[in-house]
Amino acid sequence: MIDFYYWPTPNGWKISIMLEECGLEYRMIPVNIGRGEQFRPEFLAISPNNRMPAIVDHDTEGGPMPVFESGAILLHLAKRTGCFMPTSRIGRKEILEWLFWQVGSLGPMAGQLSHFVNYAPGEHPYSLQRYAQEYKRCLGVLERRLEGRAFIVDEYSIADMACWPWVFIAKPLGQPLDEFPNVARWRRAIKERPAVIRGVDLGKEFRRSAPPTEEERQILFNQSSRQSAASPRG
Ligand SMILES: N[C@@H](CCC(=O)N[C@@H](CS)C(=O)NCC(=O)O)C(=O)O
Repeated sequence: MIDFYYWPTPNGWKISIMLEECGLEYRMIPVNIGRGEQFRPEFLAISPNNRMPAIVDHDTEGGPMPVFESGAILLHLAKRTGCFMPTSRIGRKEILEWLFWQVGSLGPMAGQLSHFVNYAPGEHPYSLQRYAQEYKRCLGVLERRLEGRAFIVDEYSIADMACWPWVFIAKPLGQPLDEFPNVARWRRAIKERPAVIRGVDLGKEFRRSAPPTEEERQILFNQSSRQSAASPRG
């Protein structure tokens, strides 16, 4: 059994998709990040960066194993199941390259863009433009990689699962993908997978479309280096 600490966002979907693809047994534990549940001491013990997703894998040798950071969780699950990870030396190296690219480039750029599009619309034109440009640059990198390939590395893999959620939301981020036909084709193909549909639907009842309240803004965007000492809410 896996305890899956989750909230329905692109970073959370990476793991809900992988769990569904592998058919692993899991228990979803919602972490309402708008209410500050990511600061609860019991969650920080698992995920010291106060971010979801995180898991506790109860079926590992030596007792329950907590894992935080989506890239590390994907690698852990791929290793544990032997699924969605190539076996060749080159394939494994390429998975690491694209996984690190996702968590170091595509994810942070898209995440910051999402902040300025969704949470501070119209407030910071320079920042919005900066992250929109970087997000677009990343889409260009992916476009070239997907030229003549169905997936990022060999077969469908954890590299695709890591990148896809941030491309799934390209349109609301202001990028309709017209300039990126390979990315659009890849996005469409993955979107149709039954496990992906189930992964994205997980916790959809928690999704919100309204702009954040002042309290949510304070919790999400006013964090300090001593945040873990803040009193958890909810
Ligand atoms: N590098 C992390 C990023 C995770 C992340 O940013 N999660 C966000 C939601 S998408 C979160 O938990 N935010 C809570 C907060 O900002 O306090 C990963 O890949 O797991």
